[in-house]
Amino acid sequence: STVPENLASIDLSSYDAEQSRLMDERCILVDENDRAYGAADKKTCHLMENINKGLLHRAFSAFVFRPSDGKLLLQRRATEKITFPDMWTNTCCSHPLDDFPEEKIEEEQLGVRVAASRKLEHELGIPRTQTPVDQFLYLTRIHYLAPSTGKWGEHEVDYILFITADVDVTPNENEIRDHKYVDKAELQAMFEAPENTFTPWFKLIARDFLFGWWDELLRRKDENGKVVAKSL
Ligand code: DMA
Ligand code: MN
Repeated sequence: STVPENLASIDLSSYDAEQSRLMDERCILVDENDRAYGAADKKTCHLMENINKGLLHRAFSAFVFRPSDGKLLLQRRATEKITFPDMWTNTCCSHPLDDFPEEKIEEEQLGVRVAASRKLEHELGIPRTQTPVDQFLYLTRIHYLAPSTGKWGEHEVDYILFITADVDVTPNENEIRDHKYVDKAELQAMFEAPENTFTPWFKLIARDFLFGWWDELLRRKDENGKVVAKSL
């Protein structure tokens, strides 16, 4: 693949300054088989006009579960977010970046694991030592496209990662406006409450995979009765 010509751009001056700055991060461009062939900034990658030309990038969706009771940590995206603001979603999503060589390593999905640990710290203030890279369980990757509001959207190959970890959360309020732990019934009740909105990828993952994998996770317990995604 090659980068499409005449990609669209947009003026970000009406958006939050910090979120605008983060639009300069460089995402990894991939083809439909997740073969990396280049890089483009986050702004370019998330404009529907470019997505409609086939632009596709690599991403991850991380799900943090509490070992003591197997509850899932959710976040609600900040109002400042340029894409999908104010929506409830899984613990943390983002992109492995072309800016960091270690986030481009494909063996054992190392690059996305490193990116997940980095962004759990950036968005939720979780110390990286609490989410060791080798503790993420890689489940699958999904290719999906979803428009957001305005000119924005997502088109990604998204790696789904689970981790069970006791974490200390110190929210970055420019990234998240709320967070909470839920069990399966509590999440189901949230989905059914009309006042809640959810990101499209979280709804998709919940519909197709999450509850089955969560059941499997709850069956995996160590000798102390704690839920473990990945044993050492
Ligand atoms: C992008 O998430 C990744 C997925 C899987 C949708 P995001 O918008 O939360 O990433 P970032 O905050 O880094 O822009
Ligand atoms: Mn993206």
